[in-house]
Amino acid sequence: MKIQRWLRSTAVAAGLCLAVGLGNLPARAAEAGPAAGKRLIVGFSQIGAESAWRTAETESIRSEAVKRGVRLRFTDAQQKQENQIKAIRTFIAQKVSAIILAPVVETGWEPVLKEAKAAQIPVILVDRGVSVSDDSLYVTLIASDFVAEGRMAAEWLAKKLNGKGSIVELQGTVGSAPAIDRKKGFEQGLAAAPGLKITRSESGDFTRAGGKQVMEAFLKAAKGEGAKIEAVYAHNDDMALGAIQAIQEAGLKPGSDIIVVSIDAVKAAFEAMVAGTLNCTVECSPLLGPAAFDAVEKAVAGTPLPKQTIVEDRLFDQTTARDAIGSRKY
Ligand code: GYE
Repeated sequence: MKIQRWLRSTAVAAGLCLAVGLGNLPARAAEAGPAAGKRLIVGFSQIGAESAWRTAETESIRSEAVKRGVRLRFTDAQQKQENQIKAIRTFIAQKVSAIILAPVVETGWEPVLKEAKAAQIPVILVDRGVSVSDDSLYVTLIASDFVAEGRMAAEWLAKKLNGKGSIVELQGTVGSAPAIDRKKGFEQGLAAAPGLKITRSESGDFTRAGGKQVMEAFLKAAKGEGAKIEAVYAHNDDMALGAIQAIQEAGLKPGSDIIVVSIDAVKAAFEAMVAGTLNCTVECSPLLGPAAFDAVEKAVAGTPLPKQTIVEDRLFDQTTARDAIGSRKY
């Protein structure tokens, strides 16, 4: 279902359940702000702050919680699944109304999700999916279609390079849904262009520093072999921006000597496209706060939710970046 339509259809229901809740205020209601007394307490287990994308997602969730008078318990896992599992156990012990989880990797969630389910605390997954044998362990997933994003990037690049050339790939965090699916989608997109080859592929962990470091190693290795790199495909903008720096430091021109394609469409990517150093980025919206809290409110009210809501994404390149940059929200 398209996210806008979904948001509209849930707004009425969410409004209704808040209104019903207001009739029933306990004495300590006076202490707090909007919808006091029935304020939901929601735990949010965030992965970390590895990219501009993630900072924008955190901000979207935090500001939406404030707007709705939800008490948010925010935890930053510093990229570690064990920290996320600990945070979820703490949320369960605190008897929060619901949990929002952005899972760092796909696997290893069953035990803790079973604990949340046993405690009857709904879990809403945002931005990354999990791989579990029983999908009743979470209520819903709100995320982009990462396979489609990878495919869009490959199709754009195949056209740009006329179907021929050597590509190096900067992967996201190992084991994460976007790294797995963006690789898969990109490879699917390349299937129609057999002259295009991924010659090197490594993880830069979704960070600018990681992207720079891996790209430096790729450039050095290619130079040693006398091989040419025609393009870089980065699983996010931050790694692409790091790679751009590495390319410049190697005395080459990113955007023309080496074509650079990435995913996310953060502000800095638009600036790089306008400057001519980044060629293309596929949008992946981090503005998930409104949809996440619509889902929380529905789940708490016992209203059924779709298992997945796919966020729609677009592609931008140097021909469209200048017009779009002013209206970007992240
Ligand atoms: O693309 C990347 C981030 O999970 C979709 O995580 C998200 C990805 C995003 O760090 O920049």
